[in-house]
Amino acid sequence: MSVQARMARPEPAAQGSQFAHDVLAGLTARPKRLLPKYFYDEAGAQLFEEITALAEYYPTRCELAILRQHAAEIAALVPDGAALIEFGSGSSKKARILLAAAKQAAAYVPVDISTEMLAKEADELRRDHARIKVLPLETDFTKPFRLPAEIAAMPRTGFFPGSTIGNFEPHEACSFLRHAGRMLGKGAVLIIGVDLVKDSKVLNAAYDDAAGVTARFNLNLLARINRELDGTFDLESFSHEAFYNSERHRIEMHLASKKRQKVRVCGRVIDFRAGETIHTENSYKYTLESFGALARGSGWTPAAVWTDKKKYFSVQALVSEGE
Ligand code: AVI
Repeated sequence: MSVQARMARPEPAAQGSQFAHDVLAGLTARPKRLLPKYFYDEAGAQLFEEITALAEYYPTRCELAILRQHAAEIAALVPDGAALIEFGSGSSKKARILLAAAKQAAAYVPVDISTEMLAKEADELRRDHARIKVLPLETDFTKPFRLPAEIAAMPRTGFFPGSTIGNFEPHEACSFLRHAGRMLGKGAVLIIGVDLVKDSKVLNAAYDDAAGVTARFNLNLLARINRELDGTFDLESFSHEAFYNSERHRIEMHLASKKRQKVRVCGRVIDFRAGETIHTENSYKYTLESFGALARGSGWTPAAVWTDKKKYFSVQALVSEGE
């Protein structure tokens, strides 16, 4: 391949990676599936930002309103000299609301897999909150990890907004809550955003918006496989499907093959039947009772709940029972 051709079509770097392994395992499974954590490459993260601004996508707006309205009350749960640890910090927009109200916090540890976002946000936060030690941690927060040594002697408060917990299967949510409890310590508070069960029309519209942004977000997963794993997906021959499964209390997102076709990924041929889908995401919705039961079964005691007026979304404070 000439230098020019190589530049025009970057060498797929991710072959042999965890991404390649997970994609091939998912596309050869029955039913076919892909892990939602792979939505968030640069293009996917940008599309998710667009989703959060959509009229139909209520979670971000509701959660921001709850955090702003109850900032003082929520911040009062943060002990003096505490480190605030945010799981999946992204743009840290929500943490900024808490940090502005929790003047007693001594450190902020944003944990995320995106290095670029972490570095950029950390610089800005240091400028805006000179009193706080900002200690970004680049890691996959869904797996156990070590906290920075600088906060070893500080009390800890966890922050997990966005209802990302809803993208975990219930057993994964339980193990995440357990490892968060072990890491934060007995008596620590976790402030968590949890999306609530509601009218299925509202839910369906939030995940299948009129402008088609969520469809592009879903299809970007195939575009990412094309870019990074030498994939040959024709995006035009797959369609976005999202619906509320009321028996399992979850939104399901799928990509449906419009026809019988073959696709190559990392040199492997994957067959699709017409109408066959790849299950790309679940977004579980909880009632206050069902989330309380999950928390209690995972080593946490529910201590406070704040919701918006329509009770679409909740921010909850849980206290760790310790091991
Ligand atoms: C990140 N997560 C909480 C979003 C959700 O609502 O489940 C991801 C998303 N998928 C489609 N729209 C938004």
